[in-house]
Amino acid sequence: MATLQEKLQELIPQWRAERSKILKEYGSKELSKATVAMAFGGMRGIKGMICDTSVVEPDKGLIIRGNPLLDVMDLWPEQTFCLLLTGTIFDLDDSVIKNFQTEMDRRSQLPQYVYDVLESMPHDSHPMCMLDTGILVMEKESTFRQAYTKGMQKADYWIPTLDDAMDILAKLPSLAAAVYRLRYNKGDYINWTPGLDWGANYANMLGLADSTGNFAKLMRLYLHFHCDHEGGNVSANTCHTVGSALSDPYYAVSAGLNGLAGPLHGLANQECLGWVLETIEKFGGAPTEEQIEKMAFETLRSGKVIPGYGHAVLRVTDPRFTGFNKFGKQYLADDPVFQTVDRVFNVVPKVLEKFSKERVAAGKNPIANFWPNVDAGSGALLYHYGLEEFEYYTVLFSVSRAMGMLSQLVWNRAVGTAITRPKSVSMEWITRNVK
Ligand code: NMX
Ligand code: MLT
Repeated sequence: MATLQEKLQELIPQWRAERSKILKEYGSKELSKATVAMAFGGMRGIKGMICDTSVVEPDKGLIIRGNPLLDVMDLWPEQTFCLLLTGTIFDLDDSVIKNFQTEMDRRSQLPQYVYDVLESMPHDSHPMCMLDTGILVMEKESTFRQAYTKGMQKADYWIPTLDDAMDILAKLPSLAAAVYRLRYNKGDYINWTPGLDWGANYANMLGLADSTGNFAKLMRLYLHFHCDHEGGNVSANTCHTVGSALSDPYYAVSAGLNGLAGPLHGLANQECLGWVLETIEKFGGAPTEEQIEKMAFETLRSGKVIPGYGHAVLRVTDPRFTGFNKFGKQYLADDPVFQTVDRVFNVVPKVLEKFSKERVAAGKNPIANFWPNVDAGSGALLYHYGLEEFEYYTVLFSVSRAMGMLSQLVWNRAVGTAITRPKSVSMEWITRNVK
């Protein structure tokens, strides 16, 4: 019976050797240029960090360890996490996956103090604030911090990091489900069911009726699709930066998720469904394409963004949107909210293109990408299965994205990435020094 730790034990010497070879061969070569506009523009396009778990190609989208997302659409989240970490797709009956599931069963119980803290928070706290607080308050469980305090070799840092990662992942579905049931007065908490997979367990603990099992299927897909998006996005980058100070994974993941809670990042999924439902309400039913166009222009002209559209890296329809759309067409083709999302997809890219031309004519930046991202369609699917509290949606995103953040953390500790410290300059420095 092999474990994830044993698999990593085999791989890490190879990663370290590769890192040394790359540094020897390419260490002094230029990776990227940085212009002043890039520095003001969120460092977009500056290549300044390494991430092996996944890459995002502008014209292809998410590629997990060499596998384009839609080619591996059917993976369960357990397989996703092991793939992110090791680069191998293990079958569901492989001992690595079985062991991982046993570990999830063993570690899934939340300490009582987490419930106590959640219950003492203001009842109108945002679910993301509750989730992040729940993770942070468990920091005292960190085996990384304990091992570091006792004294440990740098080469071993990844081992307690992996242990903390397993613990956080095992507890996240219970924590996230507890947030849902408490925040929305759904009654008693539902316990983790040993032997049930990670995604179905989370679906079950939310407590929504699922007689067909299709909600559990959606949850597995949802958790798989949101797992990672290379290293530079706000949440991954924040988690990496905090982790690079050797803050333990509880601190790092909680920090990363605080970034995911921003409306330009993961919170866009709650905003998207809100926008779609507002459009339906405004026009008294599923809107026509003309009505959607009118609403989209109104949104843009009032200075707001259209949530779920545009992306910092992607320049095509996000394959995650395509995959969710496929699921919708298979299981809920007649749902009016899903149909509206599909109609929005026919209209909004053309509206953004027109609006971008108006912006340029007015001397502003063009909109770089008119196409839907991951958040544009997922909410309609959740809504169909009765998960109607859309302020909660970013929590689902978080449970999944923790897999990417944690696997990046393990990888960085394994290869010994240094503490993050880019150089900043002042505006005055630019005027004096940039030629
Ligand atoms: N609606 C209106 N304006 C937009 C949109 C949009 N959907 N997308 C980009 N723009 C604007 C953007 O605000 C910026 O304006 P300004 O120069 O006045 O600040 C201009 O177009 C140029 O931005 P881009 O270079 O196209 O995009 P950038 O890389 O800066 O930002 C996003 C990427 C994703 C933040 C941006 O497209 C956006 O705000 N989209 C809506 C929010 C969203 O869906 N976020 C979720 C992203 C995925 N995720 O889950 O993390
Ligand atoms: C995403 O999942 O789309 C992101 O994390 C945002 C990004 O990649 O910039």
